[in-house]
Formats: sequence, C-alpha cells, structure tokens
Amino acid sequence: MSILPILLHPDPRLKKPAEPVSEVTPDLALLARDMLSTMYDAPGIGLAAPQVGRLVRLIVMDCEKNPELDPKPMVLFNPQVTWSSDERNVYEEGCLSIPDQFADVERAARVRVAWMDETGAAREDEFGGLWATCVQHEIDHLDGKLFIDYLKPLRRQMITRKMVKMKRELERTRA
Ligand code: K2U
Ligand code: ZN
Repeated sequence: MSILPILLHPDPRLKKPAEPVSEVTPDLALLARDMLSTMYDAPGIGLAAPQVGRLVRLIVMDCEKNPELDPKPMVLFNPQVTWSSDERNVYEEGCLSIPDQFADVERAARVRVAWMDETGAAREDEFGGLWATCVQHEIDHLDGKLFIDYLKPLRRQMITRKMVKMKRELERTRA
C-alpha cells in the first residue's frame, strides 16, 4: 500500500485521454489499491489514474462520508456513462490536482455507469447525489477534462495562474 504523488495542474498528463484497460493485471490491481490509499490519505472521495501519472482508464471512489457507516471503496475500470438524467445538480467542486480552488459545476443529477470491476466482471449501476457528481468528475479526468474547463475563461485563467505560481514556489522549497 503506497501513497502516490498527485500531479498538480497545469500538467500535460492531466489533459491527455487515458487508454482503455483490456484486462485487470496484477500491476493494475495494485495501482487501484494504491490509488484508494492515496485518496483516503488526501483526503478525497474520488481519484483518477491520470492524477497519479498513469494514463489508464481507472478511477476509484468512496463518497460514503458518514464516519458511522462502513467505507464503500469502489474500483471502476473503463467506466462509461450509459444514461444521464435531464435533471441537473450544481455542486461546489474541488480537485486534488487543483488544491484550494472551488467552483460551482452543474452536472446530471443521476447517471447510469457501466464498468469492469477489479475481478474483471462487467458491472452497471445508477448513481445519485454526491456519487453522481464524483463519478462524472472522475470520468472527465480520464478524458483529460478538469472541472475548471466548465468555468468562464477568465476564471479558469486566474486559477491556472495561481497554480503556476504555487508550483513555482513548491519547486523552490524542494530545490
Ligand atoms: O478527482 C479528484 O480530484 C477527487 C475529488 C473528487 C470530487 C470533486 C468534486 C466533487 C466530488 C468529488 C476530491 O475528492 S476533492 C475533495 C472533496 C471532498 C469531499 C467533497 C468534495 C470534494
Ligand atoms: Zn479532480
């Protein structure tokens, strides 16, 4: 179980489409477990493989936020939205690759998603609430799309400029 470094925007690897997974190899099963450890450590409720520099179509999620209830870790290979509701939801989103920046994003309130699970089995389920927002946010990452891409250009440029400055300062402290 390793905590993996999370890439920070701007980074070309966050803008490239990820490759489909043909089979769940031991390496990919280990990557999924490390991504779950990394997500819980952040903490976050979702994480996509491109965010840890692996351009494969794999996301992990656990949007169960009630500490009284058991965690509900999910591993989704090749996730695809097969249906989305006309009803929309607005949620103030963040992103582990764009720390401390939040903005309202409108998405479908409910989605049906098909995927391959960590055993290689085909699955399909419907998601609502925060799960729906999260799974759409993560699948966007697999297509090289970030939540700031839904914002007006000026707001997106402001956030990107802040991140460039923050990364430059981070590099300086590490040098
Ligand atoms: O992909 C990521 O960067 C993980 C996000 C997923 C996410 C963002 C916005 C809305 C739903 C999910 C992180 O989990 S951001 C941290 C977070 C934690 C609780 C609620 C919302 C965001
Ligand atoms: Zn994100």
